[in-house]
Amino acid sequence: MPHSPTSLTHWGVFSAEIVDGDIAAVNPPPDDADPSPLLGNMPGSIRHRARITGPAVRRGWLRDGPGPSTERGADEFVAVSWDELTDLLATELRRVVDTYGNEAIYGGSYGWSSAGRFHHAQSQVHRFLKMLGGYTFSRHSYSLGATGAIMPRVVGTHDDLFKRSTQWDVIVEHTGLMVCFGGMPLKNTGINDGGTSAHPMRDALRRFRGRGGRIVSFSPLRDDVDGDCQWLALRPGTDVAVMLGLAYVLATEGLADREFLDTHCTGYERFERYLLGHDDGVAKSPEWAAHISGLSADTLRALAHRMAAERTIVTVSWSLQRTRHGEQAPWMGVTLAAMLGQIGLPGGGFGHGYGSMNEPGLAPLRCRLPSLPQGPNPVRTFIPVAAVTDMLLHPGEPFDYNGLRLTYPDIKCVYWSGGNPFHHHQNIPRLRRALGRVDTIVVHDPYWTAMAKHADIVVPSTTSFERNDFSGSKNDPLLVAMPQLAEPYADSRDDYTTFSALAERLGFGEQFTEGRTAWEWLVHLYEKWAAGLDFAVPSFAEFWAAGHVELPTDTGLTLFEDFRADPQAHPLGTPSGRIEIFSEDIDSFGYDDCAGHPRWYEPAEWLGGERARRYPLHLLANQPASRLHSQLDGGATSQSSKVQGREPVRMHPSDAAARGLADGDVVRVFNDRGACLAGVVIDDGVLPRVVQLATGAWYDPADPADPDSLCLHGNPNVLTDDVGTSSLAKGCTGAHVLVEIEKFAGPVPPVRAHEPPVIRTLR
Ligand SMILES: Nc1nc2c(c(=O)[nH]1)N[C@H]1C(S)=C(S)[C@@H](COP(=O)(O)OP(=O)(O)OC[C@H]3O[C@@H](n4cnc5c(=O)[nH]c(N)nc54)[C@H](O)[C@@H]3O)O[C@H]1N2
Ligand SMILES: Nc1nc2c(c(=O)[nH]1)N[C@H]1C(S)=C(S)[C@@H](COP(=O)(O)OP(=O)(O)OC[C@H]3O[C@@H](n4cnc5c(=O)[nH]c(N)nc54)[C@H](O)[C@@H]3O)O[C@H]1N2
Ligand SMILES: [Mo]
Repeated sequence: MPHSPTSLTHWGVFSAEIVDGDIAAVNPPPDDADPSPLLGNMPGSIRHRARITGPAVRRGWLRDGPGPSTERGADEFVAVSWDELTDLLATELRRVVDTYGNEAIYGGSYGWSSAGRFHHAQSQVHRFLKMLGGYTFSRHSYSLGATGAIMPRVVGTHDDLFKRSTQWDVIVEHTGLMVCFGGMPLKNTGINDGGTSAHPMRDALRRFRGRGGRIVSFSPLRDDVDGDCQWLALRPGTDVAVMLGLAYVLATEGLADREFLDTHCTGYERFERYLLGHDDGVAKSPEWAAHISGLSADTLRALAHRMAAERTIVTVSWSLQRTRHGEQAPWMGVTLAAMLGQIGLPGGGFGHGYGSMNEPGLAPLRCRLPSLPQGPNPVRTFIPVAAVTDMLLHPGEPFDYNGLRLTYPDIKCVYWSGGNPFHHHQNIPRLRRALGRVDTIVVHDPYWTAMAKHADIVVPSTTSFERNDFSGSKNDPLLVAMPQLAEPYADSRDDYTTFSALAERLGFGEQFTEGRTAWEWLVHLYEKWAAGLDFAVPSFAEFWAAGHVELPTDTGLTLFEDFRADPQAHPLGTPSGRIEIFSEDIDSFGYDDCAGHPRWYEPAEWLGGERARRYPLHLLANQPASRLHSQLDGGATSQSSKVQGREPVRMHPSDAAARGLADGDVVRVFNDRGACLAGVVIDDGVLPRVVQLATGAWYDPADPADPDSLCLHGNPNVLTDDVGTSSLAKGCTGAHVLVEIEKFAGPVPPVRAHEPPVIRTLR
């Protein structure tokens, strides 16, 4: 069997065996200590039946022309030639721009696509749309929507929290106690945006424990920390109350570091008034926190004492900010760490996202990576990324965002490449109605995802295995060559080729391509990058032959070390230059859902509220252990996790017994927004009244014509609420939703999510 040279995905370096134009087997490199199980999804992915074989246009769109339609997602497609597709697309983009202006194109196009610096789907589509005259864009991410708005105001940065986080080697050597809100699940650390060459966390935890380090895991799930830890199974959504309870002990027992708070922070006194109950008459005591979280007050008090006595790092997982009022958990996490006074000390302080991604704890590159220049966007209109449905449903309406008063544009054309809104967005029934309102939806994807099935113009992309590229990431020492492993499948094309032809037709071909082939771009991007470095790297030819180049990294980092040592010389990027426990700016916005200091807000979707009477189970819609989001859901690792073909829903034995459910049963998971099927896995490592259903099962409506249809496969986003974190960030809140579960009566229908739609060759 022919062996490919080494290549890269978001989940790691690999080499593949190629047979008949497809991946037959994948091997990790010998020096990856903990390769990702996601490699197992790759065999068979190039010729999978869900691949889009050629350009296609929705029948109703061809028949009636552009316009709102309720047929999207239920209609048939017509196969067209690349020439026809290019003509139709160019004519439609021209029409929209000439009639409504460039603002009427939504090109936010969120999504992870594939690793690769040149063929990066977002870079390609954004470069193209900018040269077309611009588009309405999006800010922030589904990953870190709340963090992206709040943390720059609190610690003056968002990126550096991860990129320059306290490194594993420092934690192993110095930390006594890791207090982890949201646990530290290894399952998530297989992944890094852009790729990763090594997975050191499992080994770091082994060394940490070997030195006597201890872990406290606040999580509704036992397996959010692998191996020995103190598991404190709190009610989901109550972490901020618990942090306040711990802070109360520090404040009232003389354990808070007043000097650090005076010299490095602002606004602690304002916050303390709230903490002690001087503002609202409610002391945020451990007893108060225990009542909300379901934990014991004594446990919290004892933990606070331990935290003050030891070198402690407080970590907050990203999941905690993907909920209503998600701004509060990272803000309160920093506040708690500031009260301990250990921010900037080796192995102490604050961390955000250990166990969320491979990046935190890894050494950052000392240089940037090569990247495709995109140029400026002439259109200034934007939305916070998770407001996409709101935007489509409420054109012309004003909304609050991060101190600004913005207006939703009137979108006529949605242009998507490299992401899957039917994976990432909340309340799919509402999303489907919103998608019905625009004139035209364009989707580039290698696969017939639900988003492609809802498109009017479907553009078949290659996968990263079918083209030459290179990739790397901010916290990884290797830039890795990604040589083409197979010929482009059927009539698919690289997004670059599609955009080049389209730009040519629209009159800016030369500007888009700069006269380069894809291969010439790789050489050019590498050489331009190499020329700007202050150290020498091999020539492009040498790099390509070797398969990678190793780049220098900064080792031994502790987050905010310089700031701690000298806050005058190294101020934070906040208005005060300090940690803002109270933010005058946020306070001045006057939001009723995000005050000037961190505080506890009761969420709508939690077990302590009114809604839990109707929907008594708290569903965690977390990241899947068996794939990256919806990618390669048809692959072996993902498929082997399914139960009767459905996504597994984990639940406590007592909740299963109360509903007469056994392991392996198919159930209906529902609330007033929607319903999906799932397969029961009984697990006493799940807190009672909590259930867990990962994202990423491809949306599979029983009746494609009905936006409210039951999803037969187990996509939790038919259930989640499409409401922003707060007026500050309007971030994604998909992590939590209340549901009820019942046994599914009757014969279990087949899953058709990975079947292509009907495609006619004649009109
Ligand atoms: N309920 C709930 N919802 C969530 C989350 C949650 O925790 N709970 N998590 C959120 C988070 S953190 C994220 S990041 C999002 C992820 O949401 P997405 O990033 O949208 O999900 P992916 O499945 O990675 O979608 C990537 C798509 O790009 C396609 N693709 C791959 N390579 C190429 C290429 O070269 N060209 C083109 N054109 N397409 C390509 C893939 O086939 C796939 O369809 O989901 C969010 N949604
Ligand atoms: N295998 C795999 N890894 C991935 C991804 C993937 O799709 N697959 N996606 C990647 C991406 S894009 C991102 S942004 C990151 C996301 O990283 P995270 O958002 O941190 O990941 P999640 O798995 O959603 O959540 C982590 C854990 O938080 C716990 N949790 C949920 N709610 C609460 C709560 O209210 N309180 C407490 N204490 N714990 C809670 C859940 O039990 C869950 O297992 O993951 C990355 N890693
Ligand atoms: Mo993410």
